[in-house]
Amino acid sequence: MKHAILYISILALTFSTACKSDKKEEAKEATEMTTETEETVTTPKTTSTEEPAYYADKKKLTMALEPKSDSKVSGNIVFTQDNGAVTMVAVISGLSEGEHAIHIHEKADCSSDDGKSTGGHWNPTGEPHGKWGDDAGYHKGDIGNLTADANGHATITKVTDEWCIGCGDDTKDILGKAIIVHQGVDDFKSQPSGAAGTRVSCGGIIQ
Ligand SMILES: [Cu+2]
Repeated sequence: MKHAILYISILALTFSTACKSDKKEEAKEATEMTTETEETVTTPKTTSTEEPAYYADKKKLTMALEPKSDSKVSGNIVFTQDNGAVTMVAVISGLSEGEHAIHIHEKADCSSDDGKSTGGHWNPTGEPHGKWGDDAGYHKGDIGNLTADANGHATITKVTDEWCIGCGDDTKDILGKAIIVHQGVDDFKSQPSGAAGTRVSCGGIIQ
């Protein structure tokens, strides 16, 4: 009888060991599977961060601003595109001292005396008007304000990868739009255009 109990005990021990070793195998397989899954997930990430084709296109566009609404505000703007980023450098004169709003408006049509032929703000993504980069939203044309010195001179530089020059992406392409300088200050709150007042200078973004 004693022998029988011992035998059963050994048998039970053997089974339990075998069982444990099976579990280890299962765990190992599970780990291997997890590793494979992780690899599969990371692969499409690499594909989606590929640069758009236009990133290789270097571009340069120079445009002039003409006085509007009986102002004397004129200027020159140079846009350059390099490695997917657009740099805007604007040099403006004839302003009253202080802050003035500058925006991109919808159409490169400066034919009217008040500059209103350019339409409203360029807002291809349908967001509220605001300060550039604001989480609450902003127009792609919401450049902001510039500051004129006592001589009426102002310069502003902006670099962004949210614009392009002629890439054909409607949410980014500034070609065919207009630059408008306002007499007033953009408050970044009033809808739809920041309550910046009269349009004192206008230029089409065209080649
Ligand atoms: Cu405006």
